[in-house]
Amino acid sequence: MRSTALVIVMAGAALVCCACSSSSSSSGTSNPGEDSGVIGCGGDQRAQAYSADMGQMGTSKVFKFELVSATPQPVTTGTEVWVVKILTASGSPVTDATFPSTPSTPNPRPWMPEHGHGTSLVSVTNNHDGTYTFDPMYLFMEGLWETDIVVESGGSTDSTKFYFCLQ
Ligand SMILES: [Cu+2]
Repeated sequence: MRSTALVIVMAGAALVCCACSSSSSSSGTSNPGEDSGVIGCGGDQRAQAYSADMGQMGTSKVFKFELVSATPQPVTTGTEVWVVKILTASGSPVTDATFPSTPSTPNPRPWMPEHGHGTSLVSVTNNHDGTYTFDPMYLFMEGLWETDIVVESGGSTDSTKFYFCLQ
């Protein structure tokens, strides 16, 4: 039984690897073959429902990240423009945030965790009111997209991830 399961896992992994399919299988390594045939990511627990002004605290609880708008909405593939507002924990806009980026670690970074690839570089424009425009957000493929954002301001740093399932 064990070897049969292994073959299924390896077949699933090969499929994801080489065809970059939009399978929602959560990488198959810990979850052998359970849903490797399912297309789409609607059932992925990480996927968030988009609404304007949706917000969340960063992992370090220093800054709040508010997705003021995504145009068009992140429900299908395409090129979006995001406006992201950075706030202190007490709710004041952060107007001098920087988004440290390196060639190996772009920031912001749209990323497909199931496929292990990113997309085109995203430019950040400071609108000087606590909001920052991310353009382009080239989310070209169906599946789960994670967008990693790291912010620095006043010697503090914080980060978050937004997840959207595009179909
Ligand atoms: Cu992909």
